[in-house]
Amino acid sequence: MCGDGFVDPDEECETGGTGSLNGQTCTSRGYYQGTLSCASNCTFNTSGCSYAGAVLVQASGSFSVGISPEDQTTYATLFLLFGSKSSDAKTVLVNGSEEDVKYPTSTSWQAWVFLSLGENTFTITQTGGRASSQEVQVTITRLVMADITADGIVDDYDLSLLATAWGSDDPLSDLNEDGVVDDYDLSILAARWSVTSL
Ligand SMILES: [Ca+2]
Ligand SMILES: [Ca+2]
Repeated sequence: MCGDGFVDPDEECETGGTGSLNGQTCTSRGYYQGTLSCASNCTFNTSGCSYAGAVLVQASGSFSVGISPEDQTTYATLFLLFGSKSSDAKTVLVNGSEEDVKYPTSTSWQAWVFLSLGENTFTITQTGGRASSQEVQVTITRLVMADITADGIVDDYDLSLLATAWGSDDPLSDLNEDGVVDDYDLSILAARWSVTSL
């Protein structure tokens, strides 16, 4: 029963008691950010969820590809692509494959992809439905770890950028991704000294 405080199998969430979102968030529902809530009929209310803040590439209508702004240039090998789709679109393909694509909702999709060093271009296609086939391309650059300047080698230029970013949360200088640029990041850079992708 909706409102009894327990998330039953036919409910997405609960309004009763202290309420429950059943462990879900806007992100897990396929959006970039926002605050998920539970409607009075115990289904999710995603009106507070959005793609605002993401780097969003839009084909047309409701089909879009998003990446988080700090991830356009990254050290990560594994990377999350996400976006919206038409509710009647049958499949979303990443580089021609649906293998790693998941659909948190009927209007969203997500896919974890691997990045090679350098530029990675992904072609995302929405097929089926009234919109027929739509295509969007995104490019994400993976850098050699600690190559903050993106010139292919870890050297004193990178050290000077890290020094400039000291104490900040600059994503490219925060090598261990703990939210602050400090001596941990410096030690990672030192250990990577002279490493090159050239
Ligand atoms: Ca460099
Ligand atoms: Ca850090």
